[in-house]
Amino acid sequence: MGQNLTRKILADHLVSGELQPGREIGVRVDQTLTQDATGTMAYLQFEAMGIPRVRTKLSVSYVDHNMLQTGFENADDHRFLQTVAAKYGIYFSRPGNGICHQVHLERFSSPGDVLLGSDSHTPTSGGAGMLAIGAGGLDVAVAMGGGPYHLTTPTIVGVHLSGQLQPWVAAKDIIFELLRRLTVKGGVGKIFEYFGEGVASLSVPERSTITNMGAELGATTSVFPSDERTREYFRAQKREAMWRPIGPDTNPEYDEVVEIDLDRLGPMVARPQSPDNVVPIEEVEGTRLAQVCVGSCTNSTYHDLSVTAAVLKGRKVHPSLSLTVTPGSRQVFTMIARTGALADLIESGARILESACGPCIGMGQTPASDTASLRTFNRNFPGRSGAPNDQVYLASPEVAAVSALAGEITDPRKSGAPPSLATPQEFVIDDDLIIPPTESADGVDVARGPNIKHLPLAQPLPQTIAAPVLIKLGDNVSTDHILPAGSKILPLRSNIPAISEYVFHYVDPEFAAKAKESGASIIVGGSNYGQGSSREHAALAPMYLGVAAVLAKTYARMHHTNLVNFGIIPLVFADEADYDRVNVGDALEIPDVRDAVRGGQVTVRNTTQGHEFTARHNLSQRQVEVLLEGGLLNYVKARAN
Ligand code: MIC
Ligand code: SF4
Repeated sequence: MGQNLTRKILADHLVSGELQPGREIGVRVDQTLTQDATGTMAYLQFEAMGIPRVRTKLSVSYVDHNMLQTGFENADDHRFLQTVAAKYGIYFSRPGNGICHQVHLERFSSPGDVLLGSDSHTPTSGGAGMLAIGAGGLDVAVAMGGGPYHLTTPTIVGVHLSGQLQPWVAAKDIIFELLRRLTVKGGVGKIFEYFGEGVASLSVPERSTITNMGAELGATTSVFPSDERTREYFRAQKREAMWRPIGPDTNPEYDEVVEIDLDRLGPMVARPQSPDNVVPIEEVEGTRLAQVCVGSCTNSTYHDLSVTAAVLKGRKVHPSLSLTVTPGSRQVFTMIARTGALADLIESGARILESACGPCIGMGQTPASDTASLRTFNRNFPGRSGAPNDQVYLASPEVAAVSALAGEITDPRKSGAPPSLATPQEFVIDDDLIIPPTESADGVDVARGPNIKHLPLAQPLPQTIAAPVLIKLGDNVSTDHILPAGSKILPLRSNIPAISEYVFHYVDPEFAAKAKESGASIIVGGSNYGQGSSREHAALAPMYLGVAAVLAKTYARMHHTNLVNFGIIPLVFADEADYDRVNVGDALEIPDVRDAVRGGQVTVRNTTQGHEFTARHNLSQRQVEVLLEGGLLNYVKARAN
């Protein structure tokens, strides 16, 4: 049997370890990306490493998350990022240029290369044949310094696409189908590689919707081959010279295969409050809506906005709801302005937002109390929209557009034939908002406004951990639960003392105060603990509050690594029944943890309840060393000296 594409790229970039599922490998990173909400920390960490210029082929710093300037904080961060980029040899995509993933796909994606980004939706560029992986900011900082990225060798799932999408059925429905079948933890430890005759029917932007939302499966990443459709896209982006064909051998071998017959898919919707709560649209048809939002890195391409505009053309948004439209990039924005689609949207009553994450991350447009919002985004975790009891449904732009006219969730197949839209032969190319790196760092001063605070460092693992359990959580707790986003909290991303006050804000508002009072503390989680975003703040802020260990059933990939990177030991219940025996307030003791951790398991004494149990960890030898030395930054610095 032949090799699959993922193994080819991994083998080509392997610097340590063996490609055996479950084993740790190190891979060389060609490109990095950061966005502002995770980027400030990543660059503070890069600065702390003392390396004069980035050592990647290409590194880009985007500003797209913290775009509302209701105080000086976000603007301070933007200036810091721009000057840091100039100093260290990084491209800087200015605010207004678009969402990092959309712009990266358009202007920088490179088939067969490895991209590491400090954002969980970095896999978007997998739509153009890249192996694009999301990670915490510190991992990205290490990669910018020329270090490898360490990950557990994933199992490779081949997703075999046959047939062709039916009218009104969208790329979004393909990833919904996978989420419906596999759930938000079904992809942990896996890479999804798309193959088969159905692939050619999908354009690169459609493929990128699928690889983007593969993040919601918990997958390491998702990838499509780079074929003639990819070449078409690169040509239209006037980057054909950057294109190269790369794909699996004929008859490729996969660890698992999933079959999807595109002919059989219908429009689907993810109900509140999880992206895997997927149902056929028939089950939610008629749900009254107070808001519809089109945008986010999942669905804000030229195609997505043109479909929306074509459906709305000459008609008005339903009076009971508010429709927002966010172009994913300045390229998309310019294109819809030139074709007239923008005028159709404005005339329909849509509220046009700037090219940014916006409502997807709760930066404005929080829905009204007790109302439902339908969004083309990728996540509907509780509270993410900014309202504590929000009712956010996820769907394709096609469903969003017809529903915006009807005022309720509506099956687009009842609207006659879908608009027929041509794939652009040429996109508008204007990279003037991307500032290339300066030739030298001479004379560049990094602008540090008062919002940029010092980076707290982790401590080496103590000999004994003795601490109370401060919180006990269920399954699939996301980083939005651990450290929420939203317009109030996001501006504090460069200020760990301030943002740490919001740890578990909507779960237990007293958490931060209790943690500070008890000195050291322990978190107990269920399975897939820490799913969702890459934000290392969900480890960094708990570390700052004194959290010494997390005990959970299983972890999401990025959060697991982030905990290690910041010196918090991620333990796993050896016997899941012990989860039920631990309560909030119990005093736990983990004796001789420094020695025990080398052996792969520790003993946990519950001194409140008078029993003890075993906990394991899934750490590589390297990660054990990282913990013993007090986090990745200390570890890297020690070796650089
Ligand atoms: C998200 O979609 O949750 C974010 C905001 O883009 C995060 C990054 C962050 O928290 O800054 C992500 O997906 O990694
Ligand atoms: Fe931005 Fe939303 Fe995409 Fe995250 S998921 S990068 S917040 S648009």
